[in-house]
Amino acid sequence: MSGASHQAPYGPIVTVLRRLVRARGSAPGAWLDGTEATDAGRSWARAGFAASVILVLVATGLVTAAVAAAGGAPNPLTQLLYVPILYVAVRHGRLGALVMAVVAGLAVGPWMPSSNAPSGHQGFRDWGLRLLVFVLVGFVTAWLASQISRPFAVIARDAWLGQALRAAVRQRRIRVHYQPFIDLTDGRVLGVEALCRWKSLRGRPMAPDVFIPAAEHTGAIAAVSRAVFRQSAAQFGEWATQHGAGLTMSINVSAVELCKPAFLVDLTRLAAGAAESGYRLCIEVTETAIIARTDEALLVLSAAREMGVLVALDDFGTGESSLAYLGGFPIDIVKIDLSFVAAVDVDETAHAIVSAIVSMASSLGAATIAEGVERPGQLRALRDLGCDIGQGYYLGRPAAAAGVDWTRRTLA
Ligand code: G
Ligand code: MN
Repeated sequence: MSGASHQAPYGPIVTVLRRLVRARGSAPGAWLDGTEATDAGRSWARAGFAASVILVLVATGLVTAAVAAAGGAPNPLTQLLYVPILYVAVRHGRLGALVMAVVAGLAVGPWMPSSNAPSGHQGFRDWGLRLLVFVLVGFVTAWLASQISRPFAVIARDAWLGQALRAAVRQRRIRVHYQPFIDLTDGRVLGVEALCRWKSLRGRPMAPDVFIPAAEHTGAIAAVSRAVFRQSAAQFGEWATQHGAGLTMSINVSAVELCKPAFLVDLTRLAAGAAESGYRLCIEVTETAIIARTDEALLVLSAAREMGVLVALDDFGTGESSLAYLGGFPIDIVKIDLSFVAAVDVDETAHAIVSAIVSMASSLGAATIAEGVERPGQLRALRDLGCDIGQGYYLGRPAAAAGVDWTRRTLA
């Protein structure tokens, strides 16, 4: 039996799925918009759903091929029942798989026509066997799904995002937005942080907190980071001549990239560019990146300091390390995670945590940047606590290069 005849029944389903997916947007791959920043949660599930449907279709094709290879004559209608079984097994585990397999088994009762039974109808034995196979396939799939730490749907979605990101880098669709950080003593713009932005083909912004992890998991992060570094360096060259020397350009370094030799090469080049144009370079790393590979991280961060590059600890407070431990690393700036800053003016605990971070950072000789300042109340509390620098929507949203406000802020 030729492979093509087994594939045939899935052709129409794939077509219908494509239509369904397209119905949500005109461009192919538009369902990826599901990761849109404004409605991340719901759309995330949508993208995950589409990804798992595709995954299930692939798995079903494999099962059909296996049946054919074992000499069976797959009845297209019966084989179709693997779609819901595998799907439910992946999404809902063993119990779901069992229920679905039994329902599917009952649906293909002994009255189901069969091409290899002389009477044209399958016997009870065939039917019982099929029921058993349904249950087994469901169980095995559920087990496989549970063995993988990240859900299948997320893995499939990330693989897709990774490919789309590489294409976006090639087509120069990765953009950099810049968010200023402000001296909390006098309101001056000290510099900007370069933030990676990616719009789908339809022009909708994708959420960085979804696509950056996807890029890290798939290795696309190397190309994405390089694109961001190149653009920011060119932009800062221009700004340095316009606004004079002394500005700081802060770039985010992925934990995945930090300890790679290629990053050290990039860093050297960036540091040379900064020295030549007269601006300060700052790399933002997370505590997780440092702890994951302590020895190498220490080498890279020390090299950065040698080159006159500042080191900022990004999203501080979200990891499991203490500043006392991190004090052994050359850290110039501690960025207080916005989850603490969010309630610094209204919640005693948040206030106490920020206070502790500020005093520990200063005893280690590091400056503090508060992330996610959105209200004047937070600004007042942070200044009272002695936090040095502020960043957030209230002080300036991330914007394309032309939209950055360089004027001194008035701090009430
Ligand atoms: O991990 P890192 O701190 O580098 O990420 C910064 C992210 O936080 C950016 O994507 C930026 O858009 C976002 N951001 C910047 N300012 C604010 C703010 O005031 N509030 C919130 N909720 N997010 C912000
Ligand atoms: Mn950052």
